[in-house]
Amino acid sequence: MGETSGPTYLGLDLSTQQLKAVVVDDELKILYEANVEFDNDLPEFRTHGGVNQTKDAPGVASAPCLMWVKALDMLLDKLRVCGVDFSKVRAISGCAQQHGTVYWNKGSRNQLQNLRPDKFLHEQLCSSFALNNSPIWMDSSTTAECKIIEETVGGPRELAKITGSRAYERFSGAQIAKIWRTRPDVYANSERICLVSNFVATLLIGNYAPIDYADGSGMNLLDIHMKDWSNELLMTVAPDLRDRLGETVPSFTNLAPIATYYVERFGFSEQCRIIAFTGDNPASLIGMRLKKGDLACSLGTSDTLFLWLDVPKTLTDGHILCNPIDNDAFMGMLCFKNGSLTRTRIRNSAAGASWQLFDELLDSTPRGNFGNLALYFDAPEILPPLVGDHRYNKADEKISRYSSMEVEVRALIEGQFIAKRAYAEDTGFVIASNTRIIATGGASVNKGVLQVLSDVFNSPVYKSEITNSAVLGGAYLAKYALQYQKNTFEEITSSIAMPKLLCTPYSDAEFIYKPMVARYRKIVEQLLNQSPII
Ligand code: XUL
Repeated sequence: MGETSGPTYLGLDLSTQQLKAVVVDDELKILYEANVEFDNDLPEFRTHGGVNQTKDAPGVASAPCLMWVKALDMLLDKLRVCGVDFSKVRAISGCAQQHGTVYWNKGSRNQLQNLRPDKFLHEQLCSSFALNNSPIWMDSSTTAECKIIEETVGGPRELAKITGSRAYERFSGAQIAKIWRTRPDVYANSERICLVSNFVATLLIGNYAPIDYADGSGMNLLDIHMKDWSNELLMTVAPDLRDRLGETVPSFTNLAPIATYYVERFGFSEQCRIIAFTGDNPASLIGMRLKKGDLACSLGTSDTLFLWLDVPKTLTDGHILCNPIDNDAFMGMLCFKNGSLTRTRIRNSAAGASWQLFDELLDSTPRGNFGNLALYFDAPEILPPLVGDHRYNKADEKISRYSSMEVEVRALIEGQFIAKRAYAEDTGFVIASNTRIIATGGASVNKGVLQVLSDVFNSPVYKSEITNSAVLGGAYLAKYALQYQKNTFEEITSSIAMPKLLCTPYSDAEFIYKPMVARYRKIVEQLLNQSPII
């Protein structure tokens, strides 16, 4: 925490449970951090984990948008108490949970343009929303709408070709379609529909801010190649939707100066610029400083891969999004549900609940595990849609258990990373001589696990110490947007320490794992033919 005499940048992240802020200096070093936790700091909205869910409405999940509005004033106050000098903030950007939608009442643009600094935002915007509770990404109540959206364009694969993803319940297109079908009054009263990300930018500029390409890719409405709304999909979802969504822009768009409200109330400079906001996942890609050819592997409760893609292939599971810092590139996002919980289960059964013993067992088996290959899914998996344990021996025969604990441990870790490589390749990711793998998340402290990751991908693995990559990505985006015409993203972020190189692959790694990836694909195909979970 500290002082600087130079310019600063503010990053915000409106996530499910909290609104976070980070202030960085011109070298992108963190000076201040603060957050407003919705449940604790705004108990009057009675959310649980920032969300409203009831038993009577299964699958429905929403959050009060006025709570988010109130959180912004509170957060800026907290930062002021921390000692932040807002007059030094040169630009603000940030991100938000993806997919959620905010419905602005008719006449709200006018209210936004005339915010009075002597009153709180929530007092002035209390009647600005056509829908008080915004559907958020945890909502899964739109299966019927998804089906219609996919059928309009000829099926899930066709939809994925256009928008980067097949239809997902949480994606904004299906959510808007549901509002139009079930609450036509709300839809008719909405003069603008925002994502959560451009909703925050809207509050900051005091006018409707555009949706950026990267977060727009989480709607099933944006043609990610043309970077414009698909008219066919707009028409399927609801009438006159283009006007309600507004235009789309690159994520690094310098939108407008900050609204007078913040200049007079908090002492921001009139020159402080608001940059487009984006989704939390694209912002994480920025915060982890992924560059051309890189792959980030987050090892948490679920495992997620973030991939930098130049030429994406069509996927029916997983997501392709526009890249937030390069308009010619894309990013892949692949989520594997069975991450740490499955690793912990096998650790408990094979290594007496000790990570140290787990590591020793992993180290005591050779790469390739004597030809044994297995898939373990405690919860129904997304990639591939299978459940249960599936163990194979060298002869590709299915067996019920392995004879030793070390074989079981290696089979788990190799199987998890072989799956990641297979699906990464399916997105169009090409493993090249300069591929870097950036590992993050809980299990990335485990060196033995990272060595297997390095061997399976035949690439060096680096460890990122960054834990709050989304909000930091927002701050980096603020600086990048002001300088991208003169400097590359790498140059702009060069003052930050590089992730540490932890493992390099053994020379025989490709010889061992390339055929295992092919074997894995065959096994999955067979299993899916037998018992898919759809
Ligand atoms: C991504 C998704 C979540 C939210 C969480 O598709 O639904 O990661 O963005 O904030």
